[in-house]
Amino acid sequence: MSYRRFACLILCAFGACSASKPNFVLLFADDLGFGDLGCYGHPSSLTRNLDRLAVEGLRFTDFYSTSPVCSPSRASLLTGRYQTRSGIYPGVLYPGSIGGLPLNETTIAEVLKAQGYSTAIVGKWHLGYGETRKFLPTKQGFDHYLGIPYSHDQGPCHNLTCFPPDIKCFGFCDVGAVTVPLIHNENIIQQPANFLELEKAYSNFGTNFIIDSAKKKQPFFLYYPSHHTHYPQFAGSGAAGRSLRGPFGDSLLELDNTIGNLMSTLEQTGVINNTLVLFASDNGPSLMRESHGGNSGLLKCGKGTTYEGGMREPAIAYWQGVIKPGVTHELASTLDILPTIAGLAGAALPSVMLDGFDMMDILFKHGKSKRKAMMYYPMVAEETYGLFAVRLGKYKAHFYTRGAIHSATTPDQDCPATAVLKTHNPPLIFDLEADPSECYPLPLKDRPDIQAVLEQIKKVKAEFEANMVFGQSQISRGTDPNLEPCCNPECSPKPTCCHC
Ligand code: CSN
Ligand code: MG
Repeated sequence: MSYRRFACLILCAFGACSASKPNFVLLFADDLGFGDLGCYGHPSSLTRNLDRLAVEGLRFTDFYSTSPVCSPSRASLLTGRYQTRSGIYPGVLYPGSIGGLPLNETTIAEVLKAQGYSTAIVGKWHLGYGETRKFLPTKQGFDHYLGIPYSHDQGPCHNLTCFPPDIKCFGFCDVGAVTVPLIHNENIIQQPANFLELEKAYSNFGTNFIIDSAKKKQPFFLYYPSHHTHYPQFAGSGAAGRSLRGPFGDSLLELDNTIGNLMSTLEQTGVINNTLVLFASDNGPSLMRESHGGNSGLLKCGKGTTYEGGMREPAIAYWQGVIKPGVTHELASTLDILPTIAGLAGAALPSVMLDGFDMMDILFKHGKSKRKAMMYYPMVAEETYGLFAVRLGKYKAHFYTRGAIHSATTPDQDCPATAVLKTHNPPLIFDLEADPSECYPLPLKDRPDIQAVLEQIKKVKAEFEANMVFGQSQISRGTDPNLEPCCNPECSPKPTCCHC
């Protein structure tokens, strides 16, 4: 049965059969850990709207991003392919990066444009800017863009957010770069961006896009990659000082408030029953920021590492009247979002090597995942080493481990950068269902059952890597300070004159 037909049957079964294509709202948090939401056990986070989506929708316990840092994770989300194929490795893109997500990669937005969708992105892009702004989202299938094209700490953010009397903003970031620009479509409309008004602008942009699309009766795709909860946290008057958790909690509350606004707009415009809402996060918490960094809950380490805390993320799927409430322990990934959305929209899959599987059985039947394995590439992915770890079913084997600067400050000595690259031969193997915290490696001696599991994992790894063709590294193309976004392109001296 085709995806489209299957989706239609499911919709009909729930009394929502219609010829119109479903809308998609994709919510993506930044550096938000597995333990940061109320519905994932955090005692003091205020995430009323996300908690409601989790209770009334499907909450995932075993959902993965493809990288413990941002740009590679986002490349995979939008293309359904591991970042090594598209070249978004090693590490992340910078304001002056020469490279970006190659334009011949097909994004979810492009898949949907071909089906007549209206498409918009509001928030953090982080897949390139480049010469003549050729890597902006408007070149990758998005009709509309409002946002900052990279991380908001990739500029001298102390000037932007930490001016008195706003004591809710914290940070000391990349002081040598241009101040952080706010971009509308392809133009800089504010530099530096005003963080105290930013979220309100984002919320209005997102809700207006929904209202306009609903009025036109045009199916739509809204991608909201939030800057929250990345360091340095900021929050406008609706959230600053209003959480129980300090600046991190305020930032998370502001994200949650925007999600609440988007959900109310879906209801008010009458499209709520025809809209799939998905939520996830790009990578684990930045533990180096201490209480400003987020929390991976019971998972080991965080951002920058291939332990569970680096890549296992909170995730929720919500579709009123269509997805039955519940919790799933099935294996799923950001890679699976493109095939799922394509199927529901009746679109053909891009004719390239994809790494995702459609999640329809999980979403609509509380059924089994088509995904059997998850591959873990490190923050600094390199062809020489390849995969650091592989999860097959409930077992995970680490072939290499390495701590990361982003995971400093916890008592676990495996997490910080002082934990140097270690080769594990034989690999460290864990049962993630019995031991989700990766505390107790399984013994291989006198255990033919575990030895057999390991052999199976090695086979899956070898087959996967035999089919992995590393694309030209876009990040290794380097940076050019002249490419940093500047609202006054001819001014001098840069970067300080880039101020409008
Ligand atoms: S990330 O955070 O963009 O959310 O991954 O803001 O890995 O060198 C990561 N890094 C700046 C960052 C630098 C970031 C890096
Ligand atoms: Mg991030």
